[in-house]
Amino acid sequence: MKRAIYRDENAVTHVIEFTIALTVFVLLVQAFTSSMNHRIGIDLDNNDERVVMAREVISELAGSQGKIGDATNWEDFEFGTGTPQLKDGATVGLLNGNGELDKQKCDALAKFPYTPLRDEFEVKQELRIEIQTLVPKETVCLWGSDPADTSISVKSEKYLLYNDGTNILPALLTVTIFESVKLSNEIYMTEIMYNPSNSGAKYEWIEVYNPNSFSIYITSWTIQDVQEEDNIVAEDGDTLTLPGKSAGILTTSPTTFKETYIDYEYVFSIEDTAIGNGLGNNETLTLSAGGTNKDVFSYTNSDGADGNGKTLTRDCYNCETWAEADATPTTI
Ligand SMILES: [Ca+2]
Ligand SMILES: [Ca+2]
Ligand SMILES: [Ca+2]
Repeated sequence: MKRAIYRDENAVTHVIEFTIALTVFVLLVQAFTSSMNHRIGIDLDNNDERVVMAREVISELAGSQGKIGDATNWEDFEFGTGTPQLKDGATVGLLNGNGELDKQKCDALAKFPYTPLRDEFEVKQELRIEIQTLVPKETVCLWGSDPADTSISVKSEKYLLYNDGTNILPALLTVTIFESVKLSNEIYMTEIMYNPSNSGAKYEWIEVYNPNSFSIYITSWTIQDVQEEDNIVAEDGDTLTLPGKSAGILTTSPTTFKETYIDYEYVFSIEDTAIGNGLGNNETLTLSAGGTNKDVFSYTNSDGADGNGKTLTRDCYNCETWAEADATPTTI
């Protein structure tokens, strides 16, 4: 018994030693990285414009807590709704008050659509921002497009501590600037409430999911059934966006949805009083943008969820298969 306790204490000591060693390592590498940046600055030539862009993005991300108006909690604001809005200009700093990378700020990058955040950083090429913890080596934050298919790309890196709300871990912030990209911006239908217990089209809803790492303009998408196509509309001229890795709800009455199901930020309105001409017992639904991006789903009431409080739910966001399941609006 005594021996077991001794071993545990020993293990704790080792973990503490290991963490201290990693932290010292991070600080040393940080010092080294800064001097490297300086040397890159001296060697600069025309073709190194990407290096400059990457360094400037890193400086903004790792330079402060960021700011919108007079507030440093820019992560609490939305891109397309509220006052102020992220689209009105924010300093996108990712640090918390202790100078560590902050999980909530990193996650909030997903509220920016692709082009607006690039513009915010004045980056004229393609951009990717990634935070990887060192032990375990794991991507904990990702925004932007994928440089996999590009031949020319430049990276700027900085070692920092990452605070996930519970743990503080050594991490690597990487900004990649690259030449060209095939940007995917698909979204998907993931759950359908076509025959709610409360009868009436205003209780019907469709859950959609944005699997990308950046937000999409939901108002550039339409939803249609076999009879009618509806726009997704913005009130008061707001630009409505659905953040990356998030679910949204399409319904005719966001107020009714929030009262009946759950109060949620990303509930979007259909232009008239029914999705299509109302979701019937036998439908083909199409979620599309500009004719090229398209997600199609057909069902009949023999698939289930016919007035029993349940929904038709997709097995995964882009799976072929759907089944009756308990309603989980806003979660995938
Ligand atoms: Ca119905
Ligand atoms: Ca309609
Ligand atoms: Ca769901």
